[in-house]
This record gives sequence, C-alpha cells and structure tokens, in this order.
Amino acid sequence: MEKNYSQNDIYKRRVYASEVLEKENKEILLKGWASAIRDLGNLIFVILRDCTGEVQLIAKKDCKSFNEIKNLRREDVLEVEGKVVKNEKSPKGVEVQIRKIKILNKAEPLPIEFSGKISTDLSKRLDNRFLDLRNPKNKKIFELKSKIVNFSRNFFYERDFIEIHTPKIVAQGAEGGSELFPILYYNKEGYLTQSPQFYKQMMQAAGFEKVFEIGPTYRAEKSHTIRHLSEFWGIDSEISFIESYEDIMNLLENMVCYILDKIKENCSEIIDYFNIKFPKYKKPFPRITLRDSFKLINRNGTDLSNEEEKLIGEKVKDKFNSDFVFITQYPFESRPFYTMKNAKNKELTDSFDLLFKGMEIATGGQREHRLEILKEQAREKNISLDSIKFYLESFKYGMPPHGGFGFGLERFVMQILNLENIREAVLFPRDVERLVP
Ligand code: AMO
Repeated sequence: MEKNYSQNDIYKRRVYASEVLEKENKEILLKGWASAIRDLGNLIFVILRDCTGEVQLIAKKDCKSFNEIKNLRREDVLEVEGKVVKNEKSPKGVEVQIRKIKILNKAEPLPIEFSGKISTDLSKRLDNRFLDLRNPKNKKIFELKSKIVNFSRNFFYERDFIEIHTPKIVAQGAEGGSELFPILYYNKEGYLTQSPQFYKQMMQAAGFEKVFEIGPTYRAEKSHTIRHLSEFWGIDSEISFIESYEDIMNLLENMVCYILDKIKENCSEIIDYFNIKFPKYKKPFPRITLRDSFKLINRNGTDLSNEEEKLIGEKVKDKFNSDFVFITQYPFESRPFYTMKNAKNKELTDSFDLLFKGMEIATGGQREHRLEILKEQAREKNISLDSIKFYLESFKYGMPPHGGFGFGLERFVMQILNLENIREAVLFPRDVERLVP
C-alpha cells in the first residue's frame, strides 16, 4: 500500500524517495544521504537515500550548485530541490534534475564499506553498527522484526490476553543459577532477569488467567555460538485452567501460524528481497517425544545438542514436510523444577521444545501447581526453598492448573530470513565480548 507521508504537517514540503515516481514534471524537495556519487565531468549522478529507499539525482554543468555537488562526499546529508523528469535508464524510470542543493552536514571518510558490494566481517560491521544499518538489506531485518512483534501482540489482544510487564531486576533466577548476571542493588545482590517465569506464573495466582509479555531477558552465556545472546527478547505467555500441555502447544502453534500468515500477507516485499523460501507450516505441527526423536537419528540422550536438533529438523522436513516440530516429554533431569512431571512416568515431564528449521525457538509446558509437590521438586534440584519463598507463597491461596511458553524473538527472525548469525537480528548485540556500541 502506498503511504502518503506528506500528509504530516512537519514534512509538508518534503517528498520521500518512494514517492518520486508520482511526481513527474513537478518541482520537489528531497532530504537524505548521498549514498553514491558518479562524476562524469560535465554530468554528475548522485543516488540519494532516505528511509523509504533511493532515487537518482542528476546535475548538469549549468546547475547553480554544480561546484558544491562536485565536492560531495559519500553519506553527506543533503536537502535537494529539483524537477522530476522521465529517464528510462534510471532504476525508477524517473530522476531528479538538481536545481539547488544544501549540505546539511558533511560526512567524514567512511570506516567500513556497507553498501553490500564488498563483504565486511560481522564483527567490524557491529563495531560500526549505525553505518552497517544504512544498508537497506540490514535495515529490512528490523522492519520484519518490528512487524513480528506487532503481529504477535495483535494475536494476543484478539484473544483477550493482558500484556504484562514484570521486573527485570530480580532477586532470584528461574532457569538455573549459572547463567545469571549479578548486579549491585543498593546494598544487596540482585540479578538481571533470566525469564519472566516466576512472575507470569504468579499472575495465574493473581487470577489474570491469560497473560503475555514481550520483553528483554538476560543470560550470562559464556559460549560463543551463532545462536546465543547475552540479551535477547522473549515473547512469553502463561494461561490458567489448562487440561494438559497440549493446550500450550496449541496456543503456541496458533501464534506461530498467525505470525507467518500475517508476514505472507503483509511483508512479501521483505521476503522477496531476501530471496528465501517461505517456511513450510501447517497445523498441527508434528509432535514427537524426545525418545522417538533420538530414534530418528539413531542416538540417545536426555537433551538435544545443537547438532542433534539440526539432524532432527532435516528428518522431520523429509518425513512431514514441515519446518516446525514439537519435541515433547523431556526428562525431569533436564528441565527446571517448576515443570509438571508426567503422570504415567515420573522421570519424564509434560514439557516441549519447538524446533524451527532444526533450531529450538521456544520452550514450554505445564507447570506443577500443587505446592507440596513443587517444593519436593525444588528440593530434588537442590534449590533452597527460602530463596524462592515469594514465589512459593503464590501457590498457597488457590493456584489454578496452568502452563505457558517462552519464545525467542531473535531466533525466530534468524530462522525465517536464514541469517547466519543471531547477532544480525539484534541492533546492538550483547555477547561475551561485546558491551559497546
Ligand atoms: P528457555 O530457557 O528455553 O525457556 O528460553 C526460551 C526461549 O528463549 C530463547 N533463548 C535464547 N535466545 C537467544 N540467546 C539465548 N542465550 C537464549 N536462551 C534462550 C530460545 C528459547 O527456546 N521459562 C522458560 C520458558 C517457559 O517454559 O515458559 C525459558 O526461559 O528461543
């Protein structure tokens, strides 16, 4: 859909690059960056880039600003007045003949090449991230990420969920102690949140029944992998009165399919730009127990390694023609203490991971809502009951059966766009090495 940016009063006179085609034979005012300059002596071509795209400008010798244009450097910030004329040879079919140019700010020589013509090492790109993001392809990753957040939010709002905002500074981790970032909280030790887990469960004790949260999560991941960040965003949900963890898998696959349908409907331009195959998805996603998934690849274990997830992803694609698969019934030993044990086999749990193209993108399950059993399970994992007293309290006065999931936003973006490294799906990634920019 064409957008009429010019309706906005502040930008009354300004025309965006995407609108130039409609302005043939008109005098217009453009603003943006000089993304490329080609000086042919008596003729200079400038490609002007703004937030909507690029447009070709042309200056002939008789142009009043010709000398200024001759001295332009890449990425100078410009205000340009000129006339839109037809030119079949230009990328848009029209170009703007410059009448007057004003340099709003000069750019220094560029420290990295970000046009995409030459590949630049990711670490260098991230050091100069604000420049790297001027590459339209890199920017598109964030256009899609922003849409995905919006679609997921709409999914929950359409189903009368309440969006919650839980503390990010906490006294205790929910997912195991080793990955916590300690902080000095006045005269106490606090931590950055590892997951909204305890709080989204406590909202079930508060009687909210259907909640979701889209927020940052922190993990002190010491490993250097292409799929781990120290700070990532989770889409978390928790609901009450479930009958089994099947209800949670249904909720999650409905959310994923809703988001994918919306991307297909509204973001085809981004998908085309990346020249990728759209994921294969159909409800219900295949569900395989962890044990059976190991059988698929002739292996054994209590949890899946990254490599095993990948192999299972490939097998599932061949067998079910699906890019998604639920792996269910993880053993209690590889799940957090709050997970509901399986009624038939107490070694197993009513929990799952969702794999997308052979990578875990979400975890969830039913939670243990009976206080005495929950305490027992915490003891089994050597968790001091005193340290989680505030959480246990919420199970005393009427906690309904409940469950939920946590979904990794960056991993989802990475897998949809086939990005090689999760860092590409974060504006300013945080990892073991990186605290700036
Ligand atoms: P889990 O620890 O599996 O579960 O995290 C949920 C999802 O978050 C994503 N994720 C990560 N993404 C990037 N970098 C990381 N270091 C990272 N760690 C996790 C993954 C993962 O599937 N409380 C439970 C969820 C629940 O049961 O509701 C939890 O945090 O996509």
